[in-house]
Amino acid sequence: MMGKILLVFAVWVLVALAFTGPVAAVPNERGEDAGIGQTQAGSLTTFLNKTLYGDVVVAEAGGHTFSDFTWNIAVNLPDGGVTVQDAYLYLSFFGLDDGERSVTFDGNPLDDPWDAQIGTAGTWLTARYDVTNLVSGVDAIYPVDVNVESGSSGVYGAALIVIHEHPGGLVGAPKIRVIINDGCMWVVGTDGTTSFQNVSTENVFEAKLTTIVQAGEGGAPFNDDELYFNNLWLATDPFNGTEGSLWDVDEFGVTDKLQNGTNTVKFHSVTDGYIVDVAMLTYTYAWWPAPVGGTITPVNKLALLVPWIILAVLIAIGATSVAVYWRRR
Ligand SMILES: [Ca+2]
Ligand SMILES: [Ca+2]
Ligand SMILES: [Ca+2]
Repeated sequence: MMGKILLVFAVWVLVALAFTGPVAAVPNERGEDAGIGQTQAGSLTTFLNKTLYGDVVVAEAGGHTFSDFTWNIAVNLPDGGVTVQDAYLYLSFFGLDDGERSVTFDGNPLDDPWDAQIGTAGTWLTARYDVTNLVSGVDAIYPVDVNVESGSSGVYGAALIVIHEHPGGLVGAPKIRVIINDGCMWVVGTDGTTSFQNVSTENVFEAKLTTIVQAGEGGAPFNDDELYFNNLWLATDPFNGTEGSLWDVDEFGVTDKLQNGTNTVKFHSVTDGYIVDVAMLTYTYAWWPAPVGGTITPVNKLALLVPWIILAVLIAIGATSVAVYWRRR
């Protein structure tokens, strides 16, 4: 008798659990039909935060595809070559549950996208690969192959963030701070936000926000996207899928909107529905009366002073000569 009661109770618990578990609507691939207020949220978190004497290059190639595909990413770096500190490849996938894919970068096999994932939202997945050792310090084109191993899955685009020092001896290297927030954040109905911490505006010469977004579209009714920086309007319909089908890599000036402390980006969408893979804040500092060829490295501070020292010496020589001339008269 006791056994029967326990069995009935166990079945009842299982049935109850089946009906009370999370029932999340799965957004369709284009991301516009998930419904207002749908929260396949995901989030972005700070992955990298560094300051260096150098610069950041974002290179990308996009366009939604279900097939075997090769994107050729062209990286343009300063003449003379640079030292690469970090290079990260981002790939945006859909439906990997239904289709396996393999990835190579410049001919080098990379990890399975599942092992490189930094976040999922619904059936979307964002992968990040550290390719620092595979990126040289001179201009180059890097082929990224995304091959179908089985089934059917989508991939939206490839973006490469290269953080590099300036070449030694170059006067004019800006000192730059780079903060990369990344993950897989689904935005529609409910705004998506991400924040950059401990920002100081002191001596900041220029600030930029770079976003990498998949499944963005333009045209009514998908043109209602809005982007805000510290609650100040930045753009309307920036995620219009025009950098390649359903693919957006955009840059926004935020110099006049930067504030001390925490800076927050707000992604808004009512009908489009898109995935944010990366929000990157970069800002450069002015050291010398800017911009005398930008700002400079510590090694080069003296180098930049050299013309002024020469000028001062010439003025001193001139003044002395004039004094000697008048004394001799
Ligand atoms: Ca969309
Ligand atoms: Ca849009
Ligand atoms: Ca765009």
